[in-house]
Amino acid sequence: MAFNYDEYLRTEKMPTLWCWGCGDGVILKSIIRAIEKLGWNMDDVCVVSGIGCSGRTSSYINCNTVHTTHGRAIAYATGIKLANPSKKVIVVTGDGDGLAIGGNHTIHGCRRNIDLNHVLINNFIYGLTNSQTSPTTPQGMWTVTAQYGNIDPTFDAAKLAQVAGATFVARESVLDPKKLEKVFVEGFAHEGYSFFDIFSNCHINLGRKNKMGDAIQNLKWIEGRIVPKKKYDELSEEEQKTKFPTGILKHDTTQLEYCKGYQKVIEAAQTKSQVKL
Ligand SMILES: Cc1ncc(C[n+]2csc(CCOP(=O)(O)OP(=O)(O)O)c2C)c(N)n1
Repeated sequence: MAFNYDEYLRTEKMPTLWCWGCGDGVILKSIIRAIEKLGWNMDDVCVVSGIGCSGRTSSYINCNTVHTTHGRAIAYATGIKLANPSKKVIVVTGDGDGLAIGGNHTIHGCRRNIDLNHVLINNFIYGLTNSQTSPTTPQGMWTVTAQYGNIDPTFDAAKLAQVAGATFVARESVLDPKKLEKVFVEGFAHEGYSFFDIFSNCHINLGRKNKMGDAIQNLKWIEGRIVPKKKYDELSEEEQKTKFPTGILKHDTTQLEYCKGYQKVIEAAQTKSQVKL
C-alpha cells in the first residue's frame, strides 16, 4: 500500500520554507517513514528542534512538537523526556545549532546517555542566516565570515558523539533515503542517546560561493566525501583523512540509560537511601 504522507505531515504548512532541492525534505521524509515502520503512535512522539533551516522540521510533522531556541533543543528535549520517559523524543538540529551554540548540550546529552534521538542535519554552514562558518565547514571554503577561506579545523560530529558517550552513532547522507530510513529505524529503537550525523546539501548558502551552486553539484561533492564503514576501514591512514565513514559506527547496549538512572534516584529518595547503580 502506498505510504500516506498526509497522515504524518501538517499539510496546511506546505509548501515548506526550504529552498528548491534542499536535502532537509529528504530527512523529514525519512524520519516519518521510520516512525511509521516502528509503529509509533504520533501522540507518543515529540519532535523538538532548535533554530535554523533544520529547525523548521518540527513545524511540518503532525505530532507533539516544540520549536525551541537556537542551541537549546537538547536541553528542552532532556526535560521533556525526563518528565515523560515512556514517550519517544526526536531532536533535530543543524551543525551550527547542535555543535556551535548548542555543542555543550550535545556533548552532555551524549554523556548522560538519555534516550533521545538526535538528528544533526550537517550541511556544513549556517544556512538560515546566510553562510556563516560552522564547526563542520571544511577548511579553505568561502563563508561570509571567512571570505578569504576558512582556517578553522572541523569537528567530526560522529566521532565527537562517540567519545562523549552516545551509545548509538550513525552517519548517512541525503543521497540515499532508503539507508537513511533504515538507520533511523535502528537508532530510534535503541534505548539511549542515538546520534545521527546526516550530511545534507545547502547549494544556496554553501554551494554558490564554493563552485557547487546547484543541488546536484553539492550532492556529488558529498558523495565524494563519504564511504561505507567497511570500505573506510580498508583505506590507508592517508586516504581516510579525506573521507567520512557511513553506516552504524557505534551501538552499545551495555550502558545505563539516564531516565532509568533517574528512576533509581526517585526510589532512593523515597526510601531515604543512597542510589544503587
Ligand atoms: C541566540 C541566537 N543566536 C543567533 C541566532 C541567529 N541564528 C539563527 S539560525 C542560526 C544558524 C543556523 O545554522 P545551523 O544551525 O547550521 O542550521 P541550518 O540553518 O544550516 O539548518 C543563527 C546563527 C539566533 N536565532 N539565536
